[in-house]
Amino acid sequence: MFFSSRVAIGQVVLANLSLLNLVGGRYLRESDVGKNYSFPDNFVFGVSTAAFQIEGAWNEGGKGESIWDTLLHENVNFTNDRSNGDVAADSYHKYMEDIDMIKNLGLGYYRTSISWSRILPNGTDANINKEGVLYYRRFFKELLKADIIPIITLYHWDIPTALMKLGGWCNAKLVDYFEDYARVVFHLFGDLIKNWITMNEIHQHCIGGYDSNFYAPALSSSGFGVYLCFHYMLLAHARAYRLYEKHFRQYQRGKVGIVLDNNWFAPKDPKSREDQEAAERYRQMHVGVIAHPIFSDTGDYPAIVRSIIDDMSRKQGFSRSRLPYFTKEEVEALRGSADFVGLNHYTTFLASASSMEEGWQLPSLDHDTGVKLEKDPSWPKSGVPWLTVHPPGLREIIKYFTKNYGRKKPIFITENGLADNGELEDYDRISYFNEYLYQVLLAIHEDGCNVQGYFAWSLMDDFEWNDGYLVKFGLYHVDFNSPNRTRTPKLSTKSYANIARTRRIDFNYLKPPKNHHHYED
Ligand code: PNW
Repeated sequence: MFFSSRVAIGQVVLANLSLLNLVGGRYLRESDVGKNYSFPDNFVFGVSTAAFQIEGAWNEGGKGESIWDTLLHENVNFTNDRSNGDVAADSYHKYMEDIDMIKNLGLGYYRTSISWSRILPNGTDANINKEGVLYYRRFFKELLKADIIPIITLYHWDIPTALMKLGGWCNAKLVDYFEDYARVVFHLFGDLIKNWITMNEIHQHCIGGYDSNFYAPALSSSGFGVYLCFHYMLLAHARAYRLYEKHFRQYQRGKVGIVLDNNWFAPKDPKSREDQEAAERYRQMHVGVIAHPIFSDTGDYPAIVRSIIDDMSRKQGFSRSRLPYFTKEEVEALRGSADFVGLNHYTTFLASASSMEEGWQLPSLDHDTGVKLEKDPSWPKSGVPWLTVHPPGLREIIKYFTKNYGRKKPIFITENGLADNGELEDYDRISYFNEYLYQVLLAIHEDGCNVQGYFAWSLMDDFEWNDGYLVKFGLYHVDFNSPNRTRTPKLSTKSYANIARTRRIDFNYLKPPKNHHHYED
């Protein structure tokens, strides 16, 4: 079964000669063509979503408000299309359709999240919302009935507004309140759910919501709040993990992991020593800062992160570092606090050193890092500026993670996908999945990395945070103008289903017609 299955590396199928004549993907090295690697038997395929991005029903069934509800109601211009998540894809009412869609893809795994304020409307366990609990129990039971294993995230960016009023993740007390939430959830759903994810993308959430202001809670506490957010979210994660370990694991027999956002950062000039150092500094300040405390042998923040922020704080006249310190006990609680790691990966950036850029705040995570990020103009573009297509980056981040943190903990790619214009004949998405999944095959078969699963983002078009409904990541189209929120399969559903079914990538399955225009053409 998922996550508990043993490691199986090296199911190499010998070159199938007929394939040699066929053109491979654009990023295949010539020597790879015809290798016809397959995904190992224990490798799982799934799709991902998150509660706030699809559920809607923001004030139904006793749900309390989350920061995204509050922020979007108070600032109607926050999103590019002046939209909010009040209805979203209406999955709260239409979850049976969602389950059918996953079934039609032939997938056995679904990653989604629980809305904290649907279970605890005020954030604390003094008031448990029975209707919310019954809703998720019904939904999880239906998934299991359909032979779909749910992987459930406790926190995908929607903190209850009541707790935000106390400072959200800047408040150390939130570690206790998250533990209480986790206790309620493990207790009430642990018979049905065996695979838990504590946090989705601490790094991205804290940058967008605390260092900057493009995500809720839009604090713009650059260089300060962002590090408190990292720190207390990390500690809250460890608390939930240790709680499960101590009180639930023995009889519930589940696994608890965490999802990190890990794009790839390559040196702008691969030959330049300075650019190589800049790329590595960026990785440590943005990947290592979250991964090292949990997955390294030694624990704690990476030494380079500690010294960069301590030194910069001192230079700026602070008598204490803007990055808080863990106690010895906290280092130990965090060290090893995950049974698996989920990597969300979308794109690659080019890194070079810079001490200041236009738009950087002082102090800020950007300024502390001292690295400028750019895109290679030759990489295909997408429906969002930050996402350009460079499949080898996925293999690089898997290798990097393995090199730094070992291969003991299985890696799952918990999000990967392309934003486009929303067309039903989504050949660019088909090719994105083919190319990125091929890099996963190379990481498994040629690098010996312990990757055990892949989840496409996303099952359907959804509320894409500050981009509202304008940005389309779905395998299924959702008609947000219709009260029914009608779902329609895009062509990529066929090709992704084919990969999951055959456990191979066939680059000739559903090739684009001659007149196909790529996104940027
Ligand atoms: C992820 N970046 O966020 C989130 O987990 C999802 O909720 C979201 O919908 C999805 O990606 C697609 O946007 C990210 O700028 C947002 O590199 C931005 C970045 C990475 C991850």
